[in-house]
Amino acid sequence: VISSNLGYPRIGENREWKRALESFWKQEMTEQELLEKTGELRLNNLQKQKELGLELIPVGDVSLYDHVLDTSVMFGVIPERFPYNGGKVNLDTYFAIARGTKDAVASEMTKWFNTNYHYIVPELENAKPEITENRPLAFYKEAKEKLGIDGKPVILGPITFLKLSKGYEEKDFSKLLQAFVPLYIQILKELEAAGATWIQIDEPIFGTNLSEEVIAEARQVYERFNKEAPKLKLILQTYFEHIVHYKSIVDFPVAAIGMDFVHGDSLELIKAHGFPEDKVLAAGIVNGRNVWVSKLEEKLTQLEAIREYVKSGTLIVQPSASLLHVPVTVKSEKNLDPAIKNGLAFADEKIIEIVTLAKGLEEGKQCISRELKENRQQLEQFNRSTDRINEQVRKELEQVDTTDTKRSQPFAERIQKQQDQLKLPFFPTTTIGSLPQTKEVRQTRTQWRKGEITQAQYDQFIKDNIKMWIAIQEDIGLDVLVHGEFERTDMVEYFGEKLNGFDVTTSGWVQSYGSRCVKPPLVFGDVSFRQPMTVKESVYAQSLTDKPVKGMLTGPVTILNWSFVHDDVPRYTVQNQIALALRKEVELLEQNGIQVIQVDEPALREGLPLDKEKWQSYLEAAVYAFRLATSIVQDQTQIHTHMCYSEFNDIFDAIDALDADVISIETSRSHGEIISIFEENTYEKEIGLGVYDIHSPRIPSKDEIKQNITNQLKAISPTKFWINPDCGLKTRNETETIGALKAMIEAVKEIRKEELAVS
Ligand code: THG
Ligand code: ZN
Repeated sequence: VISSNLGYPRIGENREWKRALESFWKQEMTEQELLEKTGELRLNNLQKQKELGLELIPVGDVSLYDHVLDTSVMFGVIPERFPYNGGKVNLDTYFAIARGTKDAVASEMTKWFNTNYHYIVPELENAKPEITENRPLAFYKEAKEKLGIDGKPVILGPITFLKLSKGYEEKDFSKLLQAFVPLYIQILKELEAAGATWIQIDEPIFGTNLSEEVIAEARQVYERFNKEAPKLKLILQTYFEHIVHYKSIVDFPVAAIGMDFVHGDSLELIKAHGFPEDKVLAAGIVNGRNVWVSKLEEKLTQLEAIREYVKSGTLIVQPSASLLHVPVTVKSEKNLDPAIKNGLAFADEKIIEIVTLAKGLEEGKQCISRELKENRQQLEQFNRSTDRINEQVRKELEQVDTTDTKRSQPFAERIQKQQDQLKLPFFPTTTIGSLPQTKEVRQTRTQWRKGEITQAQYDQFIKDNIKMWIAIQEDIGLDVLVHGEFERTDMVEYFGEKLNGFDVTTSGWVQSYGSRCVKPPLVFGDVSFRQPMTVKESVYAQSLTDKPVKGMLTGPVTILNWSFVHDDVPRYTVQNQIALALRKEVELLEQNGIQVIQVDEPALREGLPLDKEKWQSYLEAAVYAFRLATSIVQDQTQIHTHMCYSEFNDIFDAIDALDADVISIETSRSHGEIISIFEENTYEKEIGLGVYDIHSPRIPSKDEIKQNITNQLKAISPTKFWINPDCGLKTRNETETIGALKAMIEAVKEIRKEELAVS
C-alpha cells in the first residue's frame, strides 16, 4: 500500500503565491524575485507533504498561472498573435497569452471540467508542436536534488490536452495527436533516464463520453508510451467521475489506473468487470473536492472492499482529485465555531487522512486505533453542533407546488408590461453587476471586520461608493444601473455570510483563475432565510436615480456549486432550500420598488455532470431551483440572469426553461463562437451578449466593440439585444472600467443610428 497525492494547492497558506504574481504584474517585483519566491513556496510545499508522511509526492503540478497553459507552452503552442521565435517561452509571452496585451487579446479561459478552476484554452491553429523545455523533468530533478524527494511527475495527458484545445476540426484529431505523441515520448524517455519511476498522466477526459475511435487511438498512444519508456510506471489518472468507457480503458498497457472512488461508480465498475491482474490500482478515496473530515472507518472498509479486486497486490491510496480544489490547512482558521472546525479537513489534513488510511490498510486497523478514535470523536462533535437540522424549512419545501415555479404569464405578455414600465431604448445597455473592488474598498472592509471602524462608518463608506458610481453610470449613459456590490467580497461568500446553515472561513482560499482566488462558504446544515441580504443597498441606489437599478442576487445552483456542501443532505435538497431563501429576497426587492432583478447562474453549465446520463436530472433540478427562486415576481418585474464561459449548445433547452426575461452571457473571450446556437434555435427572450472581455486589463476600442456587436447581430434580432460587458467588473480598476464602458456606449450610439437608418 502506497500513500500518494495528485496535486497540492499552489497558493500558499497566506496566498503568498498570489501576492508575488500580482506584484510582478505591477512591476513591483522583478522576474528573478518572482521565481525565487515561488520556488521557495514550491519546495516548502513538497517538504511539507514529505513531513506529513506521504510516500508518493507529486512534482510539476505547480504553475505560475495554469497547468494547461504550461502544457501548451511546453509544446510551443503559442497563438500567432503573440510574438514568438521558437525556443523556451519567456514569462512575458506566457502571461500575455493568459492576460492579453495592448496588441493582442488573451486566449480564451474556461472551466476545468465541473470545477470552479479555469484553464487557458490551447489554440492549435497552425500549431507546430515542439518541446521548448521538459518541465516535468526540471521539477523532478529539483525535488530530488534539493530535498531528496523521488517525486512523481504529473503530466497532462495527450487525449485530455487535445480534447480541451480548440483550433482544429474533429477530423484532424488523429493527425494532431500523432504530432504530439513523439513529444510526449521524448519527455517520458528523459524522465526515465533521470531515474523517475512513477509518472502520473492525467486524463480526466476519460470521465466523459468519448467516441470509439478516440478510445482506440488513445490505446495506441499508451501502447507506444509503454514500448518507448518501458521502465516507467505510468499511472493513467482519471478523476471527477468514474471511467465512462471502463472496459476498454482499464486494459490500456500502463502500470496503474487511477480512479475516483468518491464521484461516480468506480467500485460498481470493478465489481462488475473486475480489475486487471497485472495492474496497480490508485484509489482516490478521500474527497479532493470537499472539505469535510472523512469517516475513516468507512473509508477503510471501502478500501478493503476495493483491495479484493486488486490481484497485483499493490494499492495506492490517494485523494479523489488534485488538492488544488481545496484550501491549504484548517490550522489557519481562528474564528470558526469549534464544532464545525472539527468537521473540516483541508489539503494538509487530507494528506494526513491518506497516510493514516494507507497505514491502516497495510498494517491492520489496530495500528491506527488512536487515529480512528480521534476521528470518531471529531465527527461526533460536528454532528452534535447546533443548527444542522431545521424542521421548518424542510416543511416549507414540502409545501411548494407547481404554481410556485411558474411565472403567471408567458414571456410575450410579460415583456409588454415590462417595456411599458421600464421604457428602455433600443439596444439597452447595462453591466453584469459588480464594479471595481479597489484597494480602498478591500481595505475598508478589512478594517470593519477587525473592528477598527464602526458599522456606521462602514455603511457610510458603502453608501458613498454607491452614490459615486450611480453618478458615474448616469454620466456614461448606461440604461439599467447597478449598485456595484461594494459590500460583497464575493458573490457566493456574501450570501454564505447571510444565510442560516452556512459558515465562512477566514483563510479557506482556493485558486479560481490565475492569481484570483475564492473562499467558498461551508454549508453544514439546512439552509434558510435569516434577514434581508441585499435590499438596503439596492433601495439606496434606486433612490439616487430615475433609471432602473438592477437588484443583484446569486442563484441557487451557483451558490451550491461554489460552496463546500456537507453530504449528509442530498445536494438537490440544499439547492432548493437556497432557492426558497432567495425567493424571499426576490419578493422583498420587488416590494421595495426594484423593477429589474438579476439572479446569476454562472455555475450552471460547469456544474453539469461529466457523464451524460446524469445530465437530465441535473438540469431539471437546476431549472426547478431557479424558477422557485424567481417565479414569485409580477409580470412587469424583469428577471435577468447571467452565465460565464458557457458552451450553450448542450443545454439550450434548459436555458430556455429558466424562463428569465433577459440572459447575459460571456462571449467575447470565446471570440464569438457560441452565438451560432441562437442562430440555429428560436429563442424568444432577450439576450445580452458580452461585447468585450473584462478578464483582461486591456481597454477595448469603440470600433472593436462595434465590430463585436455587428457580428452578433447576425445571430440576434436587434429588438431583443442588450449590450453589456461579458462579466462583472470587480477585478478591473476605475480607469479601465470607465474607459471601456465609455467605448461601449459610443459603439452602441453608432449602432443605434445605423440600425434605425436600416429599419
Ligand atoms: N465568485 C466565485 N466564483 C467564481 C467567480 C466569483 N468563479 C468564476 C468567476 N467568478 C471567477 N472569477 C473571479 C473573479 C474575481 C475573483 C475571483 C474569481 C477575485 N478574487 C479576489 C482575489 O483573488 O483577489 C479575492 C476576493 C476578494 O478579496 O474580493 O477578485 O466571482 N465564488
Ligand atoms: Zn460572468
